[in-house]
Amino acid sequence: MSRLILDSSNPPEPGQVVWRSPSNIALVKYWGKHGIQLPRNPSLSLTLAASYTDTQLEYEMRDGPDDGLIELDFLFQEEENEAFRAKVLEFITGLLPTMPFLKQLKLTVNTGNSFPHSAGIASSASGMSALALCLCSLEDRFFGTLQDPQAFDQKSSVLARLGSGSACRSIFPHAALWGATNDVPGSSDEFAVPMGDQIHETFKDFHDDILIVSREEKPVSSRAGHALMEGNPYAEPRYAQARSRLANLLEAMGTGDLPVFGKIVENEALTLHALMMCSNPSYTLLRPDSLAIIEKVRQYRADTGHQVYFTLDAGPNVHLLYPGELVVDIRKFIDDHLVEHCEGGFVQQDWVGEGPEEV
Ligand code: 2P0
Repeated sequence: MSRLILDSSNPPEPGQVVWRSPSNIALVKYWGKHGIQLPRNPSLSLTLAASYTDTQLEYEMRDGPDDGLIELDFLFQEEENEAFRAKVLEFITGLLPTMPFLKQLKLTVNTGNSFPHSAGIASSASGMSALALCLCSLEDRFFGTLQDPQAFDQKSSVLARLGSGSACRSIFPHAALWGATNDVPGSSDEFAVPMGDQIHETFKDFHDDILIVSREEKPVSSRAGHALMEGNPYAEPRYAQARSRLANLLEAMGTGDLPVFGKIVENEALTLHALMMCSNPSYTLLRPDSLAIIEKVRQYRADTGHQVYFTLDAGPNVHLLYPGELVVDIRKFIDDHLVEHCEGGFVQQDWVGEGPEEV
């Protein structure tokens, strides 16, 4: 591809782009990576709706000669945030070989989440996908290189992945798959692909209520957790297991088989945490309240026959997955029996959504 460089004798007018991009919840988990943000196994996720990041990217042409530096102002919830700025700077620096025009601009990123900061809800998927979409909009506005919507989404997913692996799945409505697998033509380790057309309608009216067991920052980051998989004696069998579970889950999601869906999804969540517990060094992100919730969900399902299942991210919070028709019953179950396990009684109500939108 020709290098994307702006003509400084004919600079673009200052402008801005704004994207709103959601979080996602993995059903088959990505845990273990290699090379430049490439996954050890394919993963499948539901795209969420209520947990999102809004990112505004303002730009204007820089004055003066190319000094190789990126000029970046960064605001999180209207305030400067040096830690987040450093992350974004590292991300954009990595893109310069293919998007050199980014250092010709003065960039101002103004970003904020729909959920409270330090609520224990990861913002890397929504945050990095929103930023990736803004950068692709910029490229297309200047160079017209991403006119094809599929090309736009694919490049956005590649960039999001470079920012944070799981972020590449947030680009698509309803559901997405990341990682090359023979089960899905066109799948790739470099970007996620949309899966909304491959899943039963049940999963498009699906809820994910996130029970916030702890708002504390995790003692071990996901980046460190992925790295520990390299020495984990169960790593290879785990990657094989993820592949076979993915095939089974895709079949269950195609037909709308909730019991099979739930069995795979719950075991995936516990496998993720088991891998953490048997890493060297070992660590534990689950809290006693996480386990109490899991036990209560199992009992509630046995008592009522309601199709409600749990999953977990890389943290102590428990996600409750269930079809829309159960919303009244499950919200009552949460209020009566589960809220007592949540820090400050906080529950983030979410559901499967339509993917990112340019605002
Ligand atoms: C996932 N998680 O599939 C898995 C399961 C958490 C639990 O990917 O290092 O923030 O930025 O690529 O994507 C969280 O890790 O890690 C994650 P990086 P990421 O969603």
